[in-house]
Amino acid sequence: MTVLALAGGVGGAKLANGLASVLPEGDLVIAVNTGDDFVHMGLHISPDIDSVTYALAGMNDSVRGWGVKDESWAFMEATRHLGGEGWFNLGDRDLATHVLRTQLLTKAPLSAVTADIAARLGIRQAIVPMSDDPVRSMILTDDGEMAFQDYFVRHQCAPRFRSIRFAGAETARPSAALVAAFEDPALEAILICPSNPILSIDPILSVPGIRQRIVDRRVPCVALSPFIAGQAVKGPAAKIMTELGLPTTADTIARHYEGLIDGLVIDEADVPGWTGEGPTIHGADILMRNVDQQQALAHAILAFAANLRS
Ligand code: FO1
Repeated sequence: MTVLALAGGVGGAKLANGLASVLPEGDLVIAVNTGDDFVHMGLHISPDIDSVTYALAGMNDSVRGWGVKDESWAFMEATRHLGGEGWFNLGDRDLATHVLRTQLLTKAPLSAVTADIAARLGIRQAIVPMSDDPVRSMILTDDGEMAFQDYFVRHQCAPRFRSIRFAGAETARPSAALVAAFEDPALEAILICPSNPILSIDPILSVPGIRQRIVDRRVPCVALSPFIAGQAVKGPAAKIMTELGLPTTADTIARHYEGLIDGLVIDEADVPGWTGEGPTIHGADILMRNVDQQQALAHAILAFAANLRS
């Protein structure tokens, strides 16, 4: 069977890792947001691809949420000493990935490069970019429009969020591996990871053809709420929803994914407050504190999807 998971950011990497540890390695395709990608110091940085890759390779820094564990920062110290750009931290081990990716991208598209790096790290699941064409999330805030990493890192998500646009999406094509996953006769479920719906999932849905393929799905699509009792587990999802005047509830998630999902997994604490319209819900302990809980939640979401299929 094939399970297709849409992922971005820290929450996406955690569930992807849980799914990778409970599914046979050939059964999981993880489609990753590349709207956060940018060229920095001459290097092509793909943060969400790296979060998923490092998580599946068991080398991610789970405290920081991004980059490599047991990291050293000699490159950044030397960069600052030279008066270089110090706002975006590239650890010494992480740097090796960006240098290799940049080298490989001179000869191959991002899909092939992502698969090559995953294979070098012993990963057998399919990690696929949403597109091999450049799509760049641009954030419109009260302080003007800014590139994603300027908003997220340089300004730490402080400016008031107004809207997001995906530069390049209109001419981007879904990656071949992602199209193949949608068309795979063995496809049994589509999962939307508990990533930021606006910053991490909407870029994937902005690539022409992806949203429509989910609308036309023949299998259940199940999302996992990124909120627990009105708070985001990590990152600016709650702040952004509040700035948009939306309640930070499972209902907001259900509305955001209207027409795309058959099921929504929410925290047990949020089940009593569920309004009852829209997707079928399933209550679970959705805070993934460790790998065991990532696996337990992966089992729960897969069982829920199987239930919806029958
Ligand atoms: N996030 C930060 O808050 N500060 C950083 O200095 C930073 C550096 C960084 C380097 C490589 C990488 O893959 C991710 C990095 N991130 C950093 C996180 C990144 O901005 C986010 O992971 C995604 O873009 C949003 O999920």
